Amino acid sequence: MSRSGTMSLIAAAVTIGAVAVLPVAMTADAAVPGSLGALAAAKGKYFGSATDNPELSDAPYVSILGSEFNQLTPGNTMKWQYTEPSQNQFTFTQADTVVNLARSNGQVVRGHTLVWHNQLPGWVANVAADQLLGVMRNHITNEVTHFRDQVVHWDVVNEAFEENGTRRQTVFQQKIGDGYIAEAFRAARAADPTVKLYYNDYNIDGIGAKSDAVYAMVQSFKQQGVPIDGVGLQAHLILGQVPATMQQNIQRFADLGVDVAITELDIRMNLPRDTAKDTQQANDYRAVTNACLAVTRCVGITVWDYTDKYSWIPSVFPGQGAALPYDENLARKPAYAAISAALGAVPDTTAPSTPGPPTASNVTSSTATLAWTASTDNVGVAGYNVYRGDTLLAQSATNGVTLTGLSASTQYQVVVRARDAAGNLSAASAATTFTTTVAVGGSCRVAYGASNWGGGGGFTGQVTVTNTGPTAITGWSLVWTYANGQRVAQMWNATYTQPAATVTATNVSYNASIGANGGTQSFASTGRTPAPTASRRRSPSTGRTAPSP
Ligand code: 9MR
Repeated sequence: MSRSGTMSLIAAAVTIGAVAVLPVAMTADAAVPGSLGALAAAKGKYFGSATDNPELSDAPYVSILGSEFNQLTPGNTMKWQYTEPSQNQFTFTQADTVVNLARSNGQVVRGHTLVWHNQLPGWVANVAADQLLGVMRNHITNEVTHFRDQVVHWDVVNEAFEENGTRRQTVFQQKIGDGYIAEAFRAARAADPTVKLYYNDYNIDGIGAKSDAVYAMVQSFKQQGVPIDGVGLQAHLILGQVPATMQQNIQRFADLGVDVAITELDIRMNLPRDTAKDTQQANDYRAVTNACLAVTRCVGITVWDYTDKYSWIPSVFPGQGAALPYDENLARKPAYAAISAALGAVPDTTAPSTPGPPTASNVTSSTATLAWTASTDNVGVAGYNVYRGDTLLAQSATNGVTLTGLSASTQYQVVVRARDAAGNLSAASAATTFTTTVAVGGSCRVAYGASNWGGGGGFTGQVTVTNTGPTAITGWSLVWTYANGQRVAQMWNATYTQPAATVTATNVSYNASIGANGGTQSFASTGRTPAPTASRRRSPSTGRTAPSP
C-alpha cells in the first residue's frame, strides 16, 4: 500500500466519526483470498501477526507472513531500547524495515510501544525526576512523528498496572507520578492527530481487579478528555483458560467509547503437544476469535508471531510452548482451522482430482515402489492414500511411495486416492497389479522323487517341502534347474514357470502356509524325458528358494 493510500483511508475512517470502524477496509486489497486477513477484512476487522527483524531472512516464514495476515506489529524494534538507545539519538532503521515490508504487502501496522518499563535503555533510569516528563514527551514526539501516517495504532503505554489493580512502580510512575499516562497520550496526540492511541496490558482479557483498574482509568480519561482511542488486550493465555468474561469485558470497554484490539494473542500449553491439547487449543482460539467478532468495536486480532518457530514462550516459560496457530515447521495446526472457520471460511467440500494409475517398480518380496501422476485441488492436495481393496496400505505426502511389509509371492492390486486438508477424498485411480517376488530367508528341506513312465517317454515328479524353521511360512516358491533338457508338462498343487532349464514352482492359495518346525506341503508334476537322476533328487536348502534338485 502506498503511504498516501494509508493516509487517505485513515482520513476516511476519521470522517465517519462516531461510527467505530477501524480503517481495515484499506487492507482488503492486500489479503490473499481465503487467508485469515481476508476473512477478517470481510468482517470489518484485521487478523495480524507480530514479527521480528531477525526472522525476516526466513523466506518461507516471510511468505506466509505476507500472504496470510493483513496487519503486522514489530515485536521489538519500535521499543525505546531500539529507537532511542542514547538520549536524543533516534534510530528507526529496524522498525522501518518492518513498516516497509508491511507497506509492500498492503498490511497495516500497530506501533508497539512508546512507554514501557521493559526494554528501556539504561540511561532512562538515571534521568532526574524533574527531567523525566520532558524526556518521555521527547521520545514520544520523535517516534510518533517518524511513523506518522505509517501506523494505524500506537500502544502508547504498556503494562502500567499490577495484578491487584495498583500502579506498577516503574521509573515513570515513581518520578512523574500518576499523571504520566495521561501525559503520554497527550504527547502522542500532539504528534499525530489521527493515529489511534491505545493502552495495552496483559491479564486484562477478562473481568478482574486489573482490568477493572484499566477500565476506571479509561473512564476517567474519557471524562477528562484525555485522548485515548483503544484498549489492547494482550491475551497471552493458557490452554483451557480463555476467560469466560472475555466478550463481556471487550463490550464494557467498547461501551466506554473506545476500540478494543486483541494485541498479542498466544495460547500456551505444557509440552509436548498432543491431539487433545491441539483440540483444546483450537477451541480456545475459536473462543477468542468469537469474542472479538461479537463486539463491533473489537477491531482486530494479532497473534504474537504466528509460528511456534518464533514464539517467545519457551524461553520465558520453560516446558511450555506450542502456543501459536502454525507449528515449528510452518504447518497449520488445528487452531488455524478453528480461527479460519470462526472468521467465516466456507468449508471446503471439493475433493481433489483423481490421481493417475500407479506404476510399480523395484518390486521385491516385501516392498514395491509406486509412482503416479499428481492430483490437483481447489485448496491443495494434502497427500495420498494407497489401498488394496478396502485396506489402507500406505499414505504419502507426495505422488509416490514405497510400500513395505508386503507378503512374498503375492499378487497386489492397488489404487490411489488423493486427500485434501479438509478430509475430502478423490475417486480411486485405475488399479495396478504387481506380484511380489519369492522371499529369501528361513530354512526348508526338499524331498524330490521322480520315476519314468510310458516306456521312457516321460516321468512323474513328487516334491515335498518341509519348513525346518521356527516360524510359519506364508507363500513359498521352489526353484530348480534341470540339467538334461527336461520339461515340466503339468503340475498339481503348485503353479510353475519354466522359461528354460530353471523351473519356479509357487504355492497355490490353499497350500501357501507351511507350519513351523516340520510342517510340509507337496506338489506333483509330469515331465518329458529324460527323468532326472537320483543324485539330484534331494536338496537341503538355506532358504525357501531351493537350489537345483
Ligand atoms: O516478544 C518480545 C520478546 O522478543 C522480548 O524478548 C520481550 C522482552 O520483554 O518482549 C516480548 O514482547 C512482549 C511485548 O512487548 C509486551 N507484552 C509481552 C510480550 C511478551 O513478553
